[in-house]
Amino acid sequence: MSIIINNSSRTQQFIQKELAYSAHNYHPLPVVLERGEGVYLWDVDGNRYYDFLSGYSAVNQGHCHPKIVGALIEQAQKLTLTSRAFHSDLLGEYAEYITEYFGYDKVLPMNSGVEAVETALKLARRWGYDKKDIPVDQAKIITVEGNFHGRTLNVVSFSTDPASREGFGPFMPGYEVIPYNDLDALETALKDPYVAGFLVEPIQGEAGVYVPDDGYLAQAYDLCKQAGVLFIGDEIQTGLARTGKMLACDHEGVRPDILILGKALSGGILPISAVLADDEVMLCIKPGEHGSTYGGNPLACKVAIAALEVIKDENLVERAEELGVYFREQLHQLNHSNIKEIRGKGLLNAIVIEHVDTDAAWTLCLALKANGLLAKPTHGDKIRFAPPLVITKEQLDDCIRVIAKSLEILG
Ligand code: IF1
Repeated sequence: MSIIINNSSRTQQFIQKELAYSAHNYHPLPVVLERGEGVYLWDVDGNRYYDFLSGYSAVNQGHCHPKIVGALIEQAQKLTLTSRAFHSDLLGEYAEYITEYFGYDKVLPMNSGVEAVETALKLARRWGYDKKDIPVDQAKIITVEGNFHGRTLNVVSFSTDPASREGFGPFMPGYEVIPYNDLDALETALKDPYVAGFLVEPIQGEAGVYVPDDGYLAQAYDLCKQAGVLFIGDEIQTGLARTGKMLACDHEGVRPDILILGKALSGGILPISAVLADDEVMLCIKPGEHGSTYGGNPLACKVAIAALEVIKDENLVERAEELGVYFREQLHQLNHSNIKEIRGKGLLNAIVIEHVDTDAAWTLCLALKANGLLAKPTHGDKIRFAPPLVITKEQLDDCIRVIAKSLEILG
């Protein structure tokens, strides 16, 4: 384990250029990356790091996976975009593949995660009017505190994070926010006959990998069924093997009425998202009522099929489950006074830092970086640990040594 010092003038030049010309809507760690392969990233000075963020779980399959890159290159030389004004030879193949993979009647392809969330919300509202006879413009969607579903004006309308919302009003009506992990609150909210859907992350990412109580999802689903309300699962971050099941909802045997996928659906190669539902819901949207220029383009179809194949070919579900249990065990064994809490499922984990100053998590991330591991703090005192699922046990052991050594900085 060697100490990396990369405040080189080259690094600083890249950072300065970004600051000069790119909007200041992020506060990244001071590292400038130029290459990735599997679990590793390299900076512009040639230092190698373990990636413990995985592009917020977009890179479950590992950086630049050769099979996915191969699919990209091959298709890029043939046909990339037709628009949905015409058919392509790949949309049907992809739609068949992904609907069979997850067991739904239909897919609606989009690009970014938040677009798929918007799609799911539109779909739920439309279903509410068409199938539940909710009076015009009265449909309601229930969401939960601490949610993160993206950053459009509609989606931040029901965010409870001031940084996401403040100064962006006026907001979209039609949402009710209830506490997360609170079935009584859900039962009460579901009494309103105009509720069309309940939108939820099976594990909250932004809230610092907040895992609800066992049984919450299953009972929430049952309550939705009893009330005739669609259960909308946002598995953009938790899905695709990350938590040790193909979908995090699988931990409780829940099959969302509307399933939202993104991120790792491309293995980090293109923005590809999808909404899955059965015909009774999906066919409520008719030609001309929703879409996107790039949604379902042939390049995305090929890349998504390859990305989904890799998850099965490389047993990423089983790997995430086994290595996740092992990783949390090893963290517990460090028995470090500065780790207040360890939480997560599969390889979606976070530690909560016992801290005196509010910068403790940031300071620790800088130490991790210096020791060759990249992770990002969230909410001041939490650090997410989510490596690509292709990580080996030996690599994970190495990472645990890096974490143990880095914790020393907190005293
Ligand atoms: C950023 C968090 C993660 C998501 C869920 C929809 C989206 C996301 C459950 C939107 C996106 C990302 C985006 C990233 C930070 C981030 C994040 F910390 F903010 F919460 F992953 F944990 N639903 N999550 O997690 O997907 O439109 O971005 O493709 O920089 O904003 P998108």
